[in-house]
Amino acid sequence: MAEKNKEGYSAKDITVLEGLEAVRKRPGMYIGSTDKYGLHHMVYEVSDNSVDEHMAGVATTINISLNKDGSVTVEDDGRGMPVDPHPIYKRPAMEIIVTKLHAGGKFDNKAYAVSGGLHGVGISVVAALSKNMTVEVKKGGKVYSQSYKIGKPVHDVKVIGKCPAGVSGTKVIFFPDDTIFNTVDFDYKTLSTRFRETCFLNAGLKINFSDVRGTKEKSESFHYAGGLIEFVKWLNKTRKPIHVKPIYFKREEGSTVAEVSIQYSDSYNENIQGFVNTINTIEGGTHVAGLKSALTRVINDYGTKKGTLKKGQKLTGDDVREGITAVISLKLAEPQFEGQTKTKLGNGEVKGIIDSMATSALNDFFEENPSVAKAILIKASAALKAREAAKKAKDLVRRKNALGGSGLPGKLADCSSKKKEFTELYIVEGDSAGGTAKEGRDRTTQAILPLRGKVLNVEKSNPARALGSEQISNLITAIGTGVGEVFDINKLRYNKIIIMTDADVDGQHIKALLLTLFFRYVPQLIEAGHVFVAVPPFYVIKKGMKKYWAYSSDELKKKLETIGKAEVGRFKGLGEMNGDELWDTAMNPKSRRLKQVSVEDGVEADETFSLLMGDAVAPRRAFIEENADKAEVDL
Ligand code: 1YM
Repeated sequence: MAEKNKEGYSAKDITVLEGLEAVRKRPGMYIGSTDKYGLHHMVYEVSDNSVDEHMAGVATTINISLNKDGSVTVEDDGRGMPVDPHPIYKRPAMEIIVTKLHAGGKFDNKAYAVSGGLHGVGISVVAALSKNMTVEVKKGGKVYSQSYKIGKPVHDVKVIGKCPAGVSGTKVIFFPDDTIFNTVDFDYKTLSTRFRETCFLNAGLKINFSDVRGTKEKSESFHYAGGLIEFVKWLNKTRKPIHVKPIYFKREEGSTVAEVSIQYSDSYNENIQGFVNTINTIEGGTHVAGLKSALTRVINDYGTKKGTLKKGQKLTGDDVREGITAVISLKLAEPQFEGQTKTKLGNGEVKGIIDSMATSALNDFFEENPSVAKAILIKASAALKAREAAKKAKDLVRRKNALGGSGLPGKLADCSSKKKEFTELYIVEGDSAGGTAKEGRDRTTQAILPLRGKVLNVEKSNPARALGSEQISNLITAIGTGVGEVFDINKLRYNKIIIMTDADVDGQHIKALLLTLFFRYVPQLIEAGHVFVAVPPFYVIKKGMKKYWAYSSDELKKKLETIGKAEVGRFKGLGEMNGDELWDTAMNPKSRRLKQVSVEDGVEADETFSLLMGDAVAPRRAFIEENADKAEVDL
């Protein structure tokens, strides 16, 4: 590497790999997609540069705003992008950084910059996908500026003013190109959730975020001196912690740095959030696996040593994770991301590294904090007892009324095809709609499981009770995979699991209860894209003997124009239809509407479920008021 100047950077370090035309030709390859996801990644690509400056210890504050004209401003107080001339291109470095793909000393001088992450393509991709972009750099007493249109400079870098000595930083303003993205409407909550996470993961960093697009300005400021410790406390804000002081440790091995914080609550769910180079690894991976195996071993050893666990008694992983809220943040030089959404850490060596780091750190922590260790041990032992009691009860029931030959619930009307990739399970609200669905279905590929009455709220009941309830146990048996430690995706009996409920309040509630069950007990099915919600029509139009359906008021208008005015009614429920009609509207793969359930952000999803389905009333009300304008909660 060339000799560095006092900013630690030399223009020679910049390497140019490709042209920007490729970016506009295939934007999805560079920014992930051209929908809402990709649009928001435009902001992260820019703000990640600023976060890298904080990680390098040279920036404290990032100001981000969503502006009235549709543009976004990101400004930091770091060193300011280099402006010295590039030795080969003979152009100012900032121009090269913004206009050439993969131009950046970053790729060889930082072990794990954020921008080496999921897309990590850099600011040039944002420039190429923006109608207009302006970069301003404060450095060495001067303010430099250059503007770009779809990645091409509009003018040379110019000095537009002076700044006080010692002041430095970078400001980027960009207008996402609406001919590339199918939406350019930023979602405040999506961005603020991400910025809050960023600040939890980077202790001391301050992000001021404001949205001045609407009539009422929204703004939030994030700054957590306590980092991960404050993160778990925040995650537990609607739960009752069983120990005040969260567990915390930070260990390093070579360039790998692991930071972990854990706090147990009296709840029953497991909430482990993994991050690799500040990317939320929703699907987990080897870092999470390493932490889990250390926890199981250390808590078992501690329990045996203290005599809480009797000889031969062993806590399972599920036992020791009941009520856990944990964050593991890993900094890794070359992360490999796998899985459906590329959010699962694949690096094999990491499991052992984290396991041994966490084992020694947890042992130390338990020795030094016996009261915390005791509280956790009591909680895990209670889980073990409940599990053993439930097993006894289940064995008794099984012996009494031995299950049929198939071992499947009697209520399930199974499909005949054994080819899993074509099969579907419809979970239907109510016996009567269940009956109609059985008439309407394609019996080779579609199985029907009717649910009678409400499903238990698993957010509020322990696993033994939840899995012991008839509804839930039928459902889990029908799905085939099992839950928790015995979960096995290869045993999944259907490719699509489709929740079909009425569009009324009761139906919404049942849908929420089922989604809570899936999210807490078989999140792997959501991650792998197996869970769907059927969207029944909103309106029914009757003309003579014929019925037509519309799924939105827009569609209703259009349909009325073509069919002519007829009797229009609000579609009340699945029970209103006969088998053929249900087939047409909600079951025929050619004409039905399904929504795939997905989790974009594990932290936000946990917050949503714990708030909507948990115990705390006041925060729930606040959450509902805040989200009242959304007809449905995006998961
Ligand atoms: C609002 C966006 O881009 N800030 C920013 C970017 C850079 C630097 C500082 C920086 C980095 C380094 C040295 C270094 C970038 N530098 C490069 C390149 N904010 C924003 N602030 N000096 C300044 O990493 O060594 C790319 S981005 F190419 F110079 F490394």
